[in-house]
Order: sequence, then structure tokens, then C-alpha cells
Amino acid sequence: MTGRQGVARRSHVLLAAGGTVLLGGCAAAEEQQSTLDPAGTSAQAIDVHWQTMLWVGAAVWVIVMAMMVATLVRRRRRKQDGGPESDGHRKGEGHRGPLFVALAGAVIPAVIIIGITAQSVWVLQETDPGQEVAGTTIAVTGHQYWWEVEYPEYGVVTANEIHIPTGERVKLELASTDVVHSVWVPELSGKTDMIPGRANSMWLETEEPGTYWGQCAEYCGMQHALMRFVVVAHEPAEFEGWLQAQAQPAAGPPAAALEDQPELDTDEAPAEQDPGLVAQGREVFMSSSCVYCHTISGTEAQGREGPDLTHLASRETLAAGTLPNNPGNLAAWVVDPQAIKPGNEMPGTDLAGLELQALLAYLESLE
Ligand code: HEC
Ligand SMILES: [Cu+2]
Repeated sequence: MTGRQGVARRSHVLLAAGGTVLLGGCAAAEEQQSTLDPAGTSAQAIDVHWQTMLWVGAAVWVIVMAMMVATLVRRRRRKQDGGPESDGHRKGEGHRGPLFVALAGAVIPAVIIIGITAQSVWVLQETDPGQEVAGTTIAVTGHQYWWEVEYPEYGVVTANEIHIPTGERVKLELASTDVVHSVWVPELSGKTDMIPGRANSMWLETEEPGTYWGQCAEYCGMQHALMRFVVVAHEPAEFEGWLQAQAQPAAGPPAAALEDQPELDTDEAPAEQDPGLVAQGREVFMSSSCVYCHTISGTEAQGREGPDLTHLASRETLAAGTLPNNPGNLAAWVVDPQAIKPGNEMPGTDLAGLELQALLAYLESLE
């Protein structure tokens, strides 16, 4: 073996090792988005195809490498025995006949390629995003940088969470209000683009209840990476319960609290979920710019620029999977959304002190 061959071989080994480390790193991500752990019908078909290509490719590689090593060993042994270095072919020793060349060089590769092509045609049919789907229809609209999720048959609108029943093929009707986005839930399905002015659709189906992370898969601007969402798969009965709760208008503050609203008093520390404070927060919300962009059903807030906040407190995340939904993060978001997600469409607010606390208490009450 010449020195150069040795270097080339070693760098291949290094590349292979590096690739393994990289793949391992991806699979270990916390909020898992791994195509290698499929839980949906469509992702499973894709996985079958991927596994076939991986293992057939690995088998071919192992066989070719084994034959190469065998040849090298044989050659070296012959050299040690004092024989001439490269007359194997002339003598016919170790020479592979035309039948071998035809099989290994043409027939076997052709069989493998035809087989894998046939399988990919099957996968394309199995996963076809445009196929007829009988189940629940959900309209999902991409915005820079969040997802509007509507259940037209049930009058439910939410954001950044797609709740689905298990054991049913659910249809997603995709649209975009600005630029091209793409829906991808690696554990459930492949990607489908949301193109402004074009009606695309896709479907999701899983037997396993759970939370699956999704991601915008088409670069759409500054905060593309923070345009995430979750798919929450429920048992059908639980899903019905979720739909019913979401179809309710926002919980208003108790009537008593509305009657005797205390004056805003900056000296007094407010109690958690104080009904008076919640009622004041509602006033603050309705009299500030929030109403131009956000809807809270059952109130005068009917803006459509930002996520529907009717059941904000029931959601797991804020700002499209950017932050876990808890009081601290909610306060940080409302005060300075541009610090958290620079370039997003929500401006910060000047509200402070008790007014801000009241506003936050109201938002937290939107179960
Ligand atoms: C100019 C329009 C606009 C105004 C005004 C506005 N928002 Fe927003 N808001 C948005 C947009 C757009 C998002 C989504 C940002 C993203 O995730 O990229 C958002 C997100 C939110 C979220 C997170 C919702 C979720 O489900 O992730 C909350 C809470 C919120 N806004 C509260 C408020 C409050 C309170 C006010 C008033 C002080 C307000 N917003 C004013 C546009 C606006
Ligand atoms: Cu996007």
C-alpha cells in the first residue's frame, strides 16, 4: 500500500467516526425531534425506507471491504513468499472471471437499485400528503413566526399547538399569510410547505398519545429557528374534552369583582389570582394596544395579527415554543418581546407597576 492510499483510508475512517458522533448528538436533543424514533404512520413508512437503505448500504460496504482486505492479505503473503508482486492476473491466480464481474458489477447493483426504487414509490404513495382524509380537519396558517391553528367545525382557534385524537387520520389544511413556511413533525410525518395563495394539505396519524415537537422547515426570516410548535395526541375521549374546553369563551372575572373594583393602589402587593386584580387586568388589556392584534373570545378584543389568547394559560409554551408557559416567562415576554425574539411582530409595552401586574394576572386566568 502506498503512503497516499494509507492517508486516504485513514481520513475515511475519521469521516465515518465523525458522522457517527454528529448523528448521536442530534438524537440526544432534549425536546426530541428525531426521524429515527417514528411514532406516526407516515414517519414509520419513511423510516422503513431509511432503514432499508442504511442496512443494504452497510452490507455492501462490509462485503466490499472484506474482499479488499482479503486481496491485500493474499498479495502481501505472496510477496513474503518471494513471488513476483503483480503477476496474479497473468497467472490467473485470484483472478475473478467474467461471471463475477457481471454479477457484482451489474446484476446485483441493478437488483438493489430497482428494489430501493420500488420501495420509494411505495413510500411516496403511503405518505402522499394530498390523499383523501376522512378525519377531523384542522386549518393551520403560518405567520412570521408563529402558527394559527383553527378547528372550523368546532369554532376553536388556538396557536402553536395542534391537538389531535389518536387512531385517526387528521387533515391539516395549510396556508400562509406572508412568506413560505413548512410544517414538519419529524416523529410523525415528512415536511409540507405553506405557500401564500396556494392551498396545500397534509395529514397526521398516530396510535401513541404524547407530545411531539414540530418545526418550521423553510427559512422564513430572522426568527425561523424559533418558529416551533407541539402536536399533542390525546385518546379520543380526552380530545373531545379538550375541544369542548377550547370552544368556551374566555372565563370572565367573577361578577362580584366587577361591581366593586378597588382603586389601583401601588402600595399594596397584589395576591395571586385576586379576582379584583384579574378584573382590572381585563380593563388594562381592553384599553391598550393588545386588542388590535389579539382575540380573546367573548370580549371586544378581536385582533387577528397575533395568536388567539382565549385559552392562553392552557398552552404549554409561549411565542411558538420559545419559552415554557409560566408566569415569569409571560411577564418577560409581555414587557419586552423583542429582547426574547428579535424581529418578531409584537412590540413591547410601556405598562408597568400595578397595571402590568393586573394585566399579567388576567392573562394567567385565561385557562
Ligand atoms: C402589533 C401587534 C401586537 C400587539 C399590539 C400585541 N401583540 Fe402580542 N403578539 C403579537 C404577535 C405577532 C405574537 C406572536 C409572536 C411570535 O411568536 O413570533 C404575539 C404573542 C403574544 C403572546 C404569546 C402568545 C402565545 O400563544 O405564544 C402573548 C401572551 C401576547 N402576545 C400578549 C400581548 C399583550 C398582553 C399585548 C398588549 C400589551 C400584546 N400582546 C400586544 C402581536 C401583537
Ligand atoms: Cu416559518
